[in-house]
Amino acid sequence: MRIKHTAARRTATALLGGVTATVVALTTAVPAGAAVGVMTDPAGDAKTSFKSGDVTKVRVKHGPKALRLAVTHAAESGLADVYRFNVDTDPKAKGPEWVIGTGIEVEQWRVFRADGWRGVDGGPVCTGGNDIDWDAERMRLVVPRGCLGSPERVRVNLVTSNDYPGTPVDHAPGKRTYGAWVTTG
Ligand SMILES: [Ca+2]
Ligand SMILES: [Ca+2]
Repeated sequence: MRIKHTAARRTATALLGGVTATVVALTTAVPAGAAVGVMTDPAGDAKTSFKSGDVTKVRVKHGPKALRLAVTHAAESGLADVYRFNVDTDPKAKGPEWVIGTGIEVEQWRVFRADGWRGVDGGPVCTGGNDIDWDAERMRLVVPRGCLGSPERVRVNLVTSNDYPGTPVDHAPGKRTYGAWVTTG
């Protein structure tokens, strides 16, 4: 009995040790108060007659107050005219729950309730200004979490287009595919 007991204790200690190590690794990877997810997308896969809107990276920073999105584009691609972020907060409900739309001409983002992958349900529930770094060809948005129902976690799909209502040019990380879940810090 004693031997078994000792073995069980060793196993428990080993398991706890493993759990502790995992927690430490996660904590190290996540900056204080925010979690960051980065999804990458190939360069040169954009379906467009002119070089615009070829996304290579989307950074999703899910902080306690805001969701920060930053989009990087392929070299010599340039920004897209229109961006549609499909934001999933509930995997049990089919499709994305929210849409964040923005464009380089309107210089504004708008949050809508999603109607599937392409539509929106009703008018905007929140609006704000976008931040475009023309030199670096980066698009940045800071959207308060309250505009998205203050979800614990999000996963994001991005579709770029160069017209209205939006013929898809590029999908990141893929068509009707989300990046990894990013849980708020
Ligand atoms: Ca791309
Ligand atoms: Ca959903």
